[in-house]
Amino acid sequence: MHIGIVTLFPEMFTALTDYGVSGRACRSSVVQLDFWNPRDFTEDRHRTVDDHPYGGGPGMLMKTEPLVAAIRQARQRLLDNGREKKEQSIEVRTVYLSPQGKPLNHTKVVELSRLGSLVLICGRYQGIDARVIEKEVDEEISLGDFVLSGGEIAAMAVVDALLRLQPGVLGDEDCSRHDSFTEGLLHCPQYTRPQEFEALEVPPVLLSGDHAAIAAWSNKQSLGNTWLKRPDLLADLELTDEQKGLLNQFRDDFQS
Ligand code: 9WO
Repeated sequence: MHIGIVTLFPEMFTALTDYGVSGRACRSSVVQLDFWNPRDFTEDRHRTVDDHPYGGGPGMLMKTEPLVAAIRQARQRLLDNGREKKEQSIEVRTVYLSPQGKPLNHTKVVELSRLGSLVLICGRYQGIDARVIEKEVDEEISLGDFVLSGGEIAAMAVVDALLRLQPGVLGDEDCSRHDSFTEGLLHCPQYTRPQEFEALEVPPVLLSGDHAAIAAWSNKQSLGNTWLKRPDLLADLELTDEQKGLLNQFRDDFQS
């Protein structure tokens, strides 16, 4: 994957590029990140990147011309790169991270992870001119109903989620297929040593070595957890007869 990131604060992305699984993916050829700073596209002596909103009021917006120049350069680099690799059709999706966007979920992460190239726009201040959204942005994405001081942390979250789905990023190729949400369900409870922690025991089935019993228990707990904590997710699923049976068992256990 090749991702262009438009940001006034590229240094923030060391949190993504220098640590852990995402750091390793960035050092390998699984993903290439390019940073485009609107400040580098200013033409005035003060390198101004903010501007006043029409209509007045407190606060500032991102200055339009340097922002748009950075976005277009980001997109051009991805197109040039795709042509170099003689890719047939190059789609560069441009995403703006904002609380006004459509809420992100696993399905959308899978969709984005399959794109070869992506431009992420990180807003600052009170945001960007509506016409820039209209002309330059394909979709607006939100991580949830809250406001940050800029789009960078949201963009890092998106890139991190995309990286995990690229082949070879997680040591065990199958790992991301077992994540929460791959089946539309929450994870089952997980346990490590010690076997007894502050008078709480690890569920005995997990010590039994009976793989079929462990799988049934895990599925039942996943279904039950989802029913308890995120019933909205269950409503979107077609459960198999086996899953319905396990969930009914969980409900019966829960009632007693
Ligand atoms: C700032 C502000 C200050 C005074 C009055 C109103 C205000 N609104 C904003 C604002 O919404 N700033 C945003 C900061 C502009 C776009 C980039 N920023 C951002 C992105 N904050 N939160 C996100 C975000 C992105 C994705 N998911 C959740 C939050």
